[in-house]
Amino acid sequence: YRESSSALAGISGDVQDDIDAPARVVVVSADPRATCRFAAALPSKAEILETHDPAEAIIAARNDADLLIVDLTSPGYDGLRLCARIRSDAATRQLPILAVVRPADVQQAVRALDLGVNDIIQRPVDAGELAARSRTQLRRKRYADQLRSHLDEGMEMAVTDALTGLHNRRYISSRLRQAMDSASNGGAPVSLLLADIDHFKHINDTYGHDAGDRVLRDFSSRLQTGLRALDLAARYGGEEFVVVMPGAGLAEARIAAERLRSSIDGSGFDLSDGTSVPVTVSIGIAQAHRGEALDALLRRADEALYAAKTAGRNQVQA
Ligand code: GH3
Ligand code: MG
Ligand code: MG
Ligand code: MG
Repeated sequence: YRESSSALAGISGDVQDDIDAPARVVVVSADPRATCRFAAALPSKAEILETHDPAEAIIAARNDADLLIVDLTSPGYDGLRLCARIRSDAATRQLPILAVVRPADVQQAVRALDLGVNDIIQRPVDAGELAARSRTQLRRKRYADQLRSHLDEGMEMAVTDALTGLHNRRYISSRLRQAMDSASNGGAPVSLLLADIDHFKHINDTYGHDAGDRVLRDFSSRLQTGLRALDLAARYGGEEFVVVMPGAGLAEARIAAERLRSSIDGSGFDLSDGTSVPVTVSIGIAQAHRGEALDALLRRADEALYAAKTAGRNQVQA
């Protein structure tokens, strides 16, 4: 998608490589003198939590940690098991792990790496080496975090309509397909509203295109306000909107559609110069049949919308 790739294109320029940026580091060892020494080698701005308790380490790891240093040489807890749990937990899967291993114990090192530990360091730990390896992992984590947030932004843009902030057509189509599949497989019913603003061309022609855009935005807010939390609203085309109502039969869809219709008809839309524009909307509703194709359902909703238009607009038809 164009939006997401342009968001990605900005990454290389935006990544910050400030090795002294604040970081949260969890140090786990049964040997308090070891944790002290490890902590002393870390970047000065690091916020360090030292613990010998794997349960506490997991809580700290889940709480926005940037690096986990696990001492696999100290008895008293199972460090490899801790690493495995960190890797299997979705909340901490991305957390870099640096493991301290016994000297010349290749097997231990291999097992740690097999479990997804990112890097290892041998006892006796050299402060300079620990500092360097920690910096590398912290830099990697920072880069991954920034990449992820750019990706999230790109994804957000790819599923959102820029003018109204509602979902866009592609996104709502895939969500509708999911809801229809689930309904066909014996799950909850799903109904659909197709809403089209009446004589919108006339609004544009009379008040200008910017006023039209403003009406589209305010229409979207009124639409969103009247919906249940699980309903999904999208801008489907220019002045056409779709609402997917999972769990709703035709009767509930009719109530929601009538609520929307009257909230639009009930009071005018204010323009920046104080003018109030009267707006009405026509709505077609349909409930998905078991096994029905997406296009067939949309066609039925569109036929209902057409019936509402020809019967005089500002009304709901099924
Ligand atoms: P009907 O009651 O039959 O739906 O009449 P209508 O005028 O609403 O329908 P028509 O499809 O003839 O016109 C829709 C208009 O919506 C035409 C188009 O220029 C305008 N439009 C589409 N997208 C936008 C937009 O993003 N902003 C603005 N301001 N206008 C838009
Ligand atoms: Mg039209
Ligand atoms: Mg219209
Ligand atoms: Mg239209």
